[in-house]
Amino acid sequence: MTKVITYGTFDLFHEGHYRLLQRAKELGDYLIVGVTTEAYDKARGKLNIVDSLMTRIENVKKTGFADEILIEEAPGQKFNDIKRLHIDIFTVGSDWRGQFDYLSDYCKVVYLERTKNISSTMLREKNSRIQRIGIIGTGRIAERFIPEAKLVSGVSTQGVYNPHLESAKRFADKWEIDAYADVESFFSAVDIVYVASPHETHYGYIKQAMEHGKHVICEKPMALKKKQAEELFQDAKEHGLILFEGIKTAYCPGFNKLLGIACSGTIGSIRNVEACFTKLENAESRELTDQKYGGSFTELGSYVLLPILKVLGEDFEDIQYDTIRGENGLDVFTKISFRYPNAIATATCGLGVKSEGRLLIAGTKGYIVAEAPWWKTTYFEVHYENPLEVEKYTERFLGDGLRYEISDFLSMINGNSNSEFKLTRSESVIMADMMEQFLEMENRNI
Ligand code: C2G
Repeated sequence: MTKVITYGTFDLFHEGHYRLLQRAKELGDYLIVGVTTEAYDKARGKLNIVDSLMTRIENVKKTGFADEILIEEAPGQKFNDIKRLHIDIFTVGSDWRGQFDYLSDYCKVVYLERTKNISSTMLREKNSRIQRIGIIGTGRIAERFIPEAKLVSGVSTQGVYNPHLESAKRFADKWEIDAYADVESFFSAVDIVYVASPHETHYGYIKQAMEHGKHVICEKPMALKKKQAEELFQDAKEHGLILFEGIKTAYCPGFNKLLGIACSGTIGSIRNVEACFTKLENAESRELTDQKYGGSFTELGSYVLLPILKVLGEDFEDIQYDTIRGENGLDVFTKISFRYPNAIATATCGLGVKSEGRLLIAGTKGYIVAEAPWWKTTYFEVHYENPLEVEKYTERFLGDGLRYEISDFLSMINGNSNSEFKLTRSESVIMADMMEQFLEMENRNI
């Protein structure tokens, strides 16, 4: 008798799960299905699980493919189950390809092809809660988005659009999703859109996506002009759609914990914020060669402006920009100084100058400091006059951190506005305005 085992969360049970179990059963005579506990999913960083363990087990049971169901509670359990239950074949979807090869010392490992399109099926009707994401753009950030989206229950990456079919295909083949070079068929195949194309194309794609009735999550900077940002938010309102700027720091749990402490009076009234983010880029990179839209401020400005606007608000009295340019004239190091009625702040970003990269928030009773990479906050300290009095805080930041913003975007789509405060529309508009002022000052004709 050939014994097969597979594992999964099986949340919002859909066609992909059904087909996986069906083919797993066909691999042998006896199928064991491991269903993950909430605690284990939490530990491995999955977000947004909707169904209870009982419901998920019930849904697996209903397929009739499982001869036995067990509960997966901890890392390392797969190895033990395989030994203990004398398993011949371990199988899982191809979205995990390569990641369970270590089990091949103990049994055969089979990756079954992931179901690309979970919409073309009857199960889709029952699961309208699953949002099919379409990605616009095939660059580095789009690559990082897919594994993160996989860890948010309730979304499924469906396809990618690039006007150059070859690029779309290359990307789609790698991630086992559909490729589109025709924008109309792309929009009709997806429910929500992630815009990860070059900065200057964001406005046009967001506009188009919303005209097609799609909610949009867009990479930062969402817009490079104040009017465009305002218009896009107005369009979203009129169409009843969510438009969401993806500045991942704004949604990361550690950063929100830090803001909570900064704004709770623990360090008194805040008088100074300094935020610095530098990243040395290759001179040939798009960031350092794109004469119109490249440079340190368009690239990293959103991160360093964020804590200042969050902590000190939008009513600054004055802003000064100061910048150092590289040989080709693009800004490689930029400092923005803010003057508020009772506070000052500086945002510093660099692509050609390396600095310490910290976030410092100083108040009348103490200060908070988070070292680089504070934009993926995992640790920060609160200091007071007495240097021995230091409070230390830690928080998890898993993977590339995009899962947090995807999860908040999804809950906003589902009508929960609890995370809207993390990055408000008017904060996004101010950032677009500052990008515009900066590019104007640099005499770039955008
Ligand atoms: N799956 C699929 N096609 C989809 C979605 C999922 O074939 N469109 C497969 C997955 O590859 C997995 C199974 O369905 O084999 C269950 O998927 P999930 O519930 O998302 O569980 P997952 O997080 O993949 O857990 O220990 C758990 C395992 O590592 C897999």
